[in-house]
Amino acid sequence: MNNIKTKRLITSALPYVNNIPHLGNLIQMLSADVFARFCRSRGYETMYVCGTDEYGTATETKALQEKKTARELCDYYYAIHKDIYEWFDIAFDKFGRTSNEECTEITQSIFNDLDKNGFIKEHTSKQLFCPKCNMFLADRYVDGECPKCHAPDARGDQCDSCGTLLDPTQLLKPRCHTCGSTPEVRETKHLYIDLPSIAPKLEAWMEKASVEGKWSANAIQMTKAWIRDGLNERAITRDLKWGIPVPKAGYENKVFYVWFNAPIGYMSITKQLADEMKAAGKETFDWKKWWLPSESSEKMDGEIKLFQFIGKDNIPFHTVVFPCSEIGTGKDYTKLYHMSSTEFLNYEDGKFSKSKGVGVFGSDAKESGIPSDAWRFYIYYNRPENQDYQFTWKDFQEKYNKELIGNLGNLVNRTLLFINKNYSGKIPAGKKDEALWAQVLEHEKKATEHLEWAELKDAFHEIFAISDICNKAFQAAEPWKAVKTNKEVADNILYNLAYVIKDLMIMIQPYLPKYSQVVAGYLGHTIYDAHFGTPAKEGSLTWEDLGKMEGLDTISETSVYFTPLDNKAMEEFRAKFSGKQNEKKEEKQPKKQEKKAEPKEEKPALTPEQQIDFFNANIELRVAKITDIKPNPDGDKLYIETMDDGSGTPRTIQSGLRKYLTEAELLGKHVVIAANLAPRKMRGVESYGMLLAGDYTDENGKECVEVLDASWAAPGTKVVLEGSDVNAVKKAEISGDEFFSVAIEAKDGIVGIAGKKLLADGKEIKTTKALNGEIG
Ligand code: B3M
Ligand code: ZN
Repeated sequence: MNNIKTKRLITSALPYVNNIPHLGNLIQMLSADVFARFCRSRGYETMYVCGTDEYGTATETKALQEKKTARELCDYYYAIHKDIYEWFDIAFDKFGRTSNEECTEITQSIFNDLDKNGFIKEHTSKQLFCPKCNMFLADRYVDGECPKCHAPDARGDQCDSCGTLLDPTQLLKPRCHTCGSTPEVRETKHLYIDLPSIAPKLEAWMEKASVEGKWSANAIQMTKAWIRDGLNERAITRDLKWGIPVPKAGYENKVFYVWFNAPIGYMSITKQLADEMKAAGKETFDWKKWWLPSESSEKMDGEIKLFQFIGKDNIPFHTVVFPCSEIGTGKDYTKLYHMSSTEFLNYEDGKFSKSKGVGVFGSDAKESGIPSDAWRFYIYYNRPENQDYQFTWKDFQEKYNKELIGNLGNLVNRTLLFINKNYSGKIPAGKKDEALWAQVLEHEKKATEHLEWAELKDAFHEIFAISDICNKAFQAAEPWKAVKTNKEVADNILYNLAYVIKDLMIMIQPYLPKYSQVVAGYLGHTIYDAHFGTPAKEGSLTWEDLGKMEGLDTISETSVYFTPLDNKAMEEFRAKFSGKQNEKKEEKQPKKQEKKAEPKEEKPALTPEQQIDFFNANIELRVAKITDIKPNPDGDKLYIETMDDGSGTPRTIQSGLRKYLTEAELLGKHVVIAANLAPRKMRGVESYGMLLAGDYTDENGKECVEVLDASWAAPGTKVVLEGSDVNAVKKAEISGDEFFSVAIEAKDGIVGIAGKKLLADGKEIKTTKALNGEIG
């Protein structure tokens, strides 16, 4: 049997608070949830903590945009997050937050220990300062080209394309994230954690821990690469207001870098739970028992194994930076045991994107009318363990109809209905089918082994293999005939299957908590489901009860839980969510600071040369004059513009500019349009093309849009790249994705592609306000 004395401390990456999480973000929490539920049922003392990651630049900027204080913004989004996770049935022991005193206290204490041990260094550094915004730019306030892979849109702290962690001054062609100006370099003081001095200890720990804890391959690879390339000192202070104060003279105007305190959040959320229990007059516990047992007032017998669930983009923070913070204190903090780092979940033919509103968000799932267990099923069945996975509605429908309903649901329904109908609900006595159980137990064993190592998808598939075997056994026994001709055969199969269903519900509970309880209820039982604040019902079934053939008697009236999804419903979902994508693109709502959490594009970006060639061959830009403009009555963001594009036939284009510009500001203007974009319907009106514009933030922090101007050029004038053929024939029609594969950009007010200028009648297209950044 398992060593029950082993404790399981479980964390899932703390989601940034300033957003609504999408399915891609939910994977880690859902994964940790299955694992935690399994551990509890298996008898391990378990603690699963998570919470919102609240400090940092992104929150500060977003608060500014939404005209709230950072605290108000966090309170607002914390409630949204909590609500969504509750809907998904994630049984945290505590879902806390990082912006509380527990986090401040522990972060400062870890910092003080590091400092005392000589692992904190002070350096005067050159930092990017935006003269226009009059402030030092924290790393995520800077965008630019990655010095390693040359992706054009790396952020100051990390390049999403190649994963390299960066210092903002390393960026090529840096831009202020807020206003787009080119920042200047100035001197400032910051504190650094001396990773190179901690490295030997880290390495020794990592060599052992990664083997003992069977880290996933991507985690080992990345960590080794980091250590091999040599660790650098990393700044742990920032020029921000919203963060944890640095307890050191001279740092009154700075706070800790969000990634320094975020993993410490795991500890502080555990403490938050203990503090809350104490405040409520409940029997509480010492948080150190989980995180620093050697200093705990309470002794915990048995080893604590820390399982962490994260996305692959967070690996180095969990295998290098955080363990170094722990090791550097000289104290015996609980360190990572098993790392379960997943790949990305992509959406349809693109990626989930918060900034573009692409994909299924927690709130959408909630409103879809599809039960939470169906969503959970789909995520676990396809959990991106070794490679990225593509969410498609079609795939959702197929897997759900075929496996959840056609396999597991079918076994449950047909067996229980049969007993109800033919045995008046009384499970017949029978003989154990040894051959069947040998197979069942073999798969149960494998599922358990997989679950011990958080191989959730493999374990899930084992469970479905069991129900598949049982469906075949039902089919082979033909109880509908046997019940009349050879009752013993019918009795036996139903007797055995009823017990297998009991086992299946125990095993499926971590994955499908609601469904398993409903079915267990038909059998007169409940499945073990306990966590802090929610004790298990007495007599509920645990992992220990697997394989036991006792305790079943009658079955109550059943009903169908999962109903099939038809093509029509799927088409509606698809249209709804991709409509959102298209409309968002038109709406011009840049929220680049949210890019961090987005999965990568699965298609490699075009090189600058390829972009120029692609543009010349495919994309047709033209000057057009806005001759009429009116709001779309069915959309609060869209204008319907009638344009003279030189062809003699008026052209209709819709754009999401109502929030930004008045009708009078647009009417009569000569603008630049993408003329051969495939038409698409938005809010009931067909749009033939797109009007090009750039975005910027004004002095008051307001998001603004500037439409490209070509007032000197007649309607119909082609807009081409310098040095290319004005009369070139372009592709008749291009898709939105094709259009967006080329980055049209403003650089210091000059609009072009990959450094080549766009011209209308030989004259440069210029911007006066959206000086730097994407044009689309
Ligand atoms: N909030 C990053 C992210 O959501 C970060 C994780 C913190 S885990 C300590 O991708
Ligand atoms: Zn600026």
